Amino acid sequence: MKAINILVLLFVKASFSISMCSEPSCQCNPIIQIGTESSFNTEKNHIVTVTSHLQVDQVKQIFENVSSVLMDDQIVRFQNLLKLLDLDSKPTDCQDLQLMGSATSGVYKIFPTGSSGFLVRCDHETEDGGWTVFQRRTDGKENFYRGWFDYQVGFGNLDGEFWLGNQQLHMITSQGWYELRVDMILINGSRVFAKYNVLDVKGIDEQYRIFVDGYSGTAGDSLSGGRHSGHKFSTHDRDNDIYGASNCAQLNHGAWWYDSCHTSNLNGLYGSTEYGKGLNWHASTGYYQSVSGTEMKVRRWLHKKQE
Ligand SMILES: [Ca+2]
Repeated sequence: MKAINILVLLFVKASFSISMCSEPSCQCNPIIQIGTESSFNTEKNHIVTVTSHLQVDQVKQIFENVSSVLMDDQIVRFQNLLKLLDLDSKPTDCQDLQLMGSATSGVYKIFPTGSSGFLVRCDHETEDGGWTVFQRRTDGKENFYRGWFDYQVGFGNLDGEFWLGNQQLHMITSQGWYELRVDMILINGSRVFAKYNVLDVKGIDEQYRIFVDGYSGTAGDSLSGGRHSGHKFSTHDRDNDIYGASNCAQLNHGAWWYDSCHTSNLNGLYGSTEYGKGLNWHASTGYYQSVSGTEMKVRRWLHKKQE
C-alpha cells in the first residue's frame, strides 16, 4: 500500500470534559482539525479543516470516509476521539479509562465486549499508563497453588495479590491487539521488565492457550518461543501440559502455560529457592531464585477494525 503521510491533529476544547457533558443540556462543542500534507488526495480535502459542533455520528462518518487511507496509529487516535465523544460508551479496559480522564492507578470497573463488567486494577504510571493488570505478587500472603476453577474466574485482592482470571483475560485480549508487560522486582531490589508486542489468550475451548511474541526489555525473554507461547494453561487439577510423565503444575507448585515444564513460573511458591518451584523468570533468576514482586499487565495498541 502506498504510504500516505497525513498529519492528523485532534483538538478538543479545553472546556470539554466528560463530567460537564453528562448534563443533558451540555454542548460538548468539540473542535476537530485535520491538517494534511500534499500527498493526501483532493477527494478527502473536504475534511481538511472541520470546525463545528460535530455529533458523534458525523465524526463516525468522517472516520469511515478516511479510514482506508489512515495509518494504524491514526485510526487509533480517531477511535479514541470517538470514545471521548460517545458519552454512553463504557470503558472496555484501563486504556479506555485513561482516555476518559482516569489518571490514578487503582481499582476500576471495566466492561469488555460481551461482559456485564468486572473490577480490575489499572496501572496508570508505568510507561505512560493505561495498563490492565491481571497478575500481582507482592508479599506471599495469597495462596496461588489453586485449581482450575479459581484460575478461571480469578482470586485474591486487587489491592494486594491476585490473579484476575483466565476468562477475564481472554475477554479483554479478544477486543483488539494487546501488548503484554511483565514487571518484576529481583531479590536484590532491582526492577526488571519484559515486554511483548503481541499477547493473545484463547478461550475455554482452547484451555486458555497463550500466544506471545515480540520481546523487548531488561529481564530477558522467558515467555515467548516454544516453551510457553502456543501452550494451554495448566493447574494442579488439570494437566494440559505436554510432559507425559507428570503434571508440571504439581511439580512446580504453580499454574501456568507449561510445556514440559517451564522457563517462567510466576504463579509459583512465593520465596521458594527449590528448583523450579519459585517465582522463576529463568533469564533473570534461574531455577533456584524467586522474584519478590511481579505485575503482569496488558494494554491495547489497536482496536480490531469493525467487521
Ligand atoms: Ca503432563
